[in-house]
Amino acid sequence: MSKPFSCDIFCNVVDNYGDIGVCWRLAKQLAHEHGVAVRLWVDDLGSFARLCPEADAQLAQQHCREVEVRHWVALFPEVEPAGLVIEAFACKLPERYVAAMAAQECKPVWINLEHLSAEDWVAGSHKLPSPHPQLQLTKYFFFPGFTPQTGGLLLERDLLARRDAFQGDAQAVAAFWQSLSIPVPQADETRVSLFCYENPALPKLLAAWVEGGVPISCLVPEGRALPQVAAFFGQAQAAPGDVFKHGNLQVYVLPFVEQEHYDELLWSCDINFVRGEDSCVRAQWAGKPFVWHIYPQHDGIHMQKLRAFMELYCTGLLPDAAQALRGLWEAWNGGPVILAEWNDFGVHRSMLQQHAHDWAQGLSGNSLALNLLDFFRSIDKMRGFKI
Ligand code: TRH
Repeated sequence: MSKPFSCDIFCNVVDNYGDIGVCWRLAKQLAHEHGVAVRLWVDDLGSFARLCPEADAQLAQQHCREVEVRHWVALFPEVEPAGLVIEAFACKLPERYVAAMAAQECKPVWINLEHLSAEDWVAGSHKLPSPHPQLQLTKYFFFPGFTPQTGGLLLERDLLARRDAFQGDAQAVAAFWQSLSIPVPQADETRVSLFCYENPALPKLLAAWVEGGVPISCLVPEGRALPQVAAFFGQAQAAPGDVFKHGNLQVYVLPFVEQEHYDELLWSCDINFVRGEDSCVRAQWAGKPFVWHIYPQHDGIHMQKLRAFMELYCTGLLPDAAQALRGLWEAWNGGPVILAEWNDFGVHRSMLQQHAHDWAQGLSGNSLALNLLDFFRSIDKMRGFKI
């Protein structure tokens, strides 16, 4: 007899919001668009509740947006494993759960969902099997990515249509700004969102905006960049609701917005500064020029990742515009200067805008959730699970 299709996603929050950001997005998409019974195991409910404020960080078990959310605790309960098991970013599954997987007559399809990278080697490692050394289980590597040879990117079925409808609806955009208590942009103003880690280039960029010839409004969600922003304006700290003005720069400090509304912020700004992994992908779907602060790794390996992405992203851009993008991104990720790079980026802004739009369109045929389900089906053909 066939079982209803179920999926367990395991998320170990290492730091920040990217681990749970990706898992929560995938969980919602599998549940909403594919009717999958998803159980999301997360070891840090506090981080989860930041993305999904309706969640109760004290509850061991709850349902949020059609997803069963479970607190992943050290003493793991006895549960029947799902048909599809996703360990995010090589987090180690509980031994008890692995033993239960091995004990199933029909072994679950076990996937390690890896980090996003544009590096060449990703295509060769995507879908590789890794047999368990003792048990009769095989884990498969699943790599998100930007080319058809990879697992693609998380993209909700209707996202680009919703984006276009929102961007084309002046009232919806005005209502969004009003919900944040921020005035609609002036005609000559450039509006940027700023989400980044601590960054030595940040005060230099703010200074460039103060002195620049164009009014800039900069929206900073609560988070790791705030102390630097506050210090730039001579304040000990900053909090949501604060507004700072100096020269041509006006900074609005926002509360950390619910994950779904973060898209609207990206859709509404002219340029988005993003970081990590998930916000970077969302900025790409926004179809706006963006600047990526890549997650820094101790061994400096992140610069290889950054350059691999720039290489791919700049394909098709005229050399001057590509140079402007590379210059600003390198400066933002540890380069020595930033004023000239910011100005150069501005010179090519309309071309970068068109490119960002086309890039999103070009990527949109490669959906990670669909690829994941296709892969599941191909492995599971003879097992009797139904999707
Ligand atoms: O938060 P991040 O830096 O996360 C990560 C983790 O550090 C992880 O360990 C590391 O491996 C990875 O980066 C590369 O950046 P990221 O990935 O962009 O995740 C942020 C999430 O927060 C994303 O889902 C968007 C969401 N978000 C909101 O929901 N509201 C907000 O206001 C903002 C600014 C972000």
